[in-house]
Amino acid sequence: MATAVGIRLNSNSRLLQGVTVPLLMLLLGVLLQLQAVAATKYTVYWSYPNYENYFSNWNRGSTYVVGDSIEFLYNAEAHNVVRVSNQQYDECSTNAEPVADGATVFSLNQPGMYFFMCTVPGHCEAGMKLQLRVI
Ligand SMILES: [Cu+2]
Repeated sequence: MATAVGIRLNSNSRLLQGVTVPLLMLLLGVLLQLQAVAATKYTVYWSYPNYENYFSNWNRGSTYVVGDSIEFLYNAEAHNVVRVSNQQYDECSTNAEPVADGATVFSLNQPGMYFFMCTVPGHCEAGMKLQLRVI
């Protein structure tokens, strides 16, 4: 495909020059789409929220795709993060071992729902929880 474009660019034919611009536009469109599906690393500043829906609102409008990752940045002396089940997320209760290294990355390597919470007492209830859908 790239070779065909090169030939057309080098041609002096008016007809082919007329074809070149739409072709370049098409190529540009393809490249932009490729960029859109490339893996993205999202960063969430994980802290005690000002209001209960803070992290739901943070998440609004984001589309996560398989291959993306999410990094939680936080004060490890005050918070932690752990991936939990839907029920644990709803109940803000888990016996899963949280990570508290201050910069925790989760790979979103499968489609489906992902649920995260901070296990410090009261934090999840205050809204320190995040759910996201990976397609
Ligand atoms: Cu916390």
